[in-house]
Amino acid sequence: MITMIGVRSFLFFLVGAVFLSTPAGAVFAPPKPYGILPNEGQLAWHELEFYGFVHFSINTFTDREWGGGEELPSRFNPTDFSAEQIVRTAAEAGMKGLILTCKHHDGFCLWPSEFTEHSVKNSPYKAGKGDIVREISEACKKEGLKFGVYLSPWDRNHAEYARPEYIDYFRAQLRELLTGYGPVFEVWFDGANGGTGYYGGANESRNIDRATYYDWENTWAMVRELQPQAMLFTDLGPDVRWVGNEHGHAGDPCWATYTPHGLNGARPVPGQTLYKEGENGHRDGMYWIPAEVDVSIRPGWFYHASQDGKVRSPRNLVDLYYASVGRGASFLLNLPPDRRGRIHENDVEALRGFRAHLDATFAVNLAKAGKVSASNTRGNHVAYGVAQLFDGDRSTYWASDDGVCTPSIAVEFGGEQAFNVVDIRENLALGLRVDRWALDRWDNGAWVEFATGEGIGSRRLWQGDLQTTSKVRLRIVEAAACPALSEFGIYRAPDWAVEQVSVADKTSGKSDWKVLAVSSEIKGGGDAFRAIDSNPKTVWNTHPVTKELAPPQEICIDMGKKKLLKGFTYLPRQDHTPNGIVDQYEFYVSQDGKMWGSPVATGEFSNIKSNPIEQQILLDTPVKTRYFKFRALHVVHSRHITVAELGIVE
Ligand code: FUL
Repeated sequence: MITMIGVRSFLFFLVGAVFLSTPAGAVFAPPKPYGILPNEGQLAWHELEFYGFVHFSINTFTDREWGGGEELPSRFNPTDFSAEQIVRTAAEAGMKGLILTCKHHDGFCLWPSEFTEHSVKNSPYKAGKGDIVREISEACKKEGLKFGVYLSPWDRNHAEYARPEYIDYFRAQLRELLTGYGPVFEVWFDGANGGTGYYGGANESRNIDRATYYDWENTWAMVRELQPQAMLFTDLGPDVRWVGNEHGHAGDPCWATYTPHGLNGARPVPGQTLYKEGENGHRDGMYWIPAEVDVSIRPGWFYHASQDGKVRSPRNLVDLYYASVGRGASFLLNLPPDRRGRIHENDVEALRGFRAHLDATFAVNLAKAGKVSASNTRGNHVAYGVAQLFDGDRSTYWASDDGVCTPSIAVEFGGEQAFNVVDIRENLALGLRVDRWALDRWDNGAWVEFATGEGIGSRRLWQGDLQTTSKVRLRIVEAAACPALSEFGIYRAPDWAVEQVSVADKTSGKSDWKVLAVSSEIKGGGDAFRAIDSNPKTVWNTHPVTKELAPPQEICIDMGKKKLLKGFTYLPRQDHTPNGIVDQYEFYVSQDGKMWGSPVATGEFSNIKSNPIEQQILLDTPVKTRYFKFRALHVVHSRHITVAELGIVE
């Protein structure tokens, strides 16, 4: 599955061909590579570090996260689309590429595909003559960004989905994208697959055998043939793996090596791995499949005006950067264009703050100006000396002699210096060599440890309390082979202005609310009030074991007085546990709390398993009522249902 084509010759070129001689004439071979190594494409991909996702489709106009496939193409109608504005925003934020949702789960194509009518060609955009894929890919070229393609395997529009014919259709579309729009740096295959959909009017649930249906090997081979440099992304690689969450962080450590494991011991296939293992990867895993951290700048992946006030702050974005790039993964940040077809002003502002902070942080490498020494240098040769740590060249490195696995380097500032960020990089072409490291500062005549960590890899950023000292030491505590470090940096991140936290009394408006009835809950627990206690940490939990108490389950609320209800909200549990999270619901209102009639809303909470954020459902027509009922029809995992909080939209 994992192709290592060209690895050998490439590595020979990088490390094997150069033998360096000491001044005395002895020859010093470079260190032998350790363990599993990245291929040429992966080495280039590691340098990108930060790039963007663009989720744009009919969902932008229907206010949904997952379209059902039944939407008419006429709904796609950006009023002021600007590929330049989108791409420039990304470039100014420091992104090196953009991956566009050319087709999301609803099957709508942002390019005029020859193989379906469900595309921009039947939309009002440019009177059906537009091609969003072309515009974005060309704007990327102009701005010097790489262009990537997201093509959802799950297609809720296509009549043949789940049948063999669909695979031909999927590949034909992929071929269009890989042959018509220039070089592609990454192809993103989403793991979300199968279930209910429109499917050409059938309106049914279609499940697929994930192990065999997509025949990934042949699709990947097609990508290799058409765009050999493109990285293939799925939750298990083969080139780049999903980090296993949509919260914006890699595990600590996050090894680039990884052994995919299937669910319940099954053969691992995309969409069915043990997601949790993606966070850390595996030390000495079987393959080089580094992690990519995908996360949105807003709660949802698509634009929703209701989330204009919920854009991540610059500070939060910087935290995500440290938790992804700073752990050797890549940071794939989603910027959803709004209904105009532009990145909203709030998002642009947040990105500016984020970029300004990082630029200020990494402007001056304090270590470079210091006096740097090493406890050991390979062959005492200048080619492996500490100067290589500061030349900005990833292919040169400081290394120790074979067998010297715990060397250290020290930096003397020549006076007291304050810093709060340290940046370390391994030479990836020589493998993941370092297991553990520590940082010491010189304090009253002795070394004092202030940080430790596991793994270095592509890049390791330590960020913490301000350290003020005249000397710093990086100690390699454990390594599988003599370390080979490419770069080393010490920086001072600017302080953040203290954020003004509003202390205004945030009454939730639920003080008059009561639970009228519940269909079930843990016996004796009586905890249904937790669904309306305004505390996102407490959860109403129905009985997890007894079969009769599995979904459907319902909870009826008396709000104390009549309100004009525009919609309702459901907050799933926030403790990173999928058990009992509702993904299909019905919502009722009543004038007397007894007669409920038919539901005023029914549907799915899309993508709630991977992204368990508050769900907001708007009713077709606002209704005046004192009572409402939330009925859970289905959960993503386990048999019971859980509710962290229910609320209303007035
Ligand atoms: C998920 C999808 O279901 C979401 O809608 C989004 O596209 C995200 C990046 O991947 O699996």
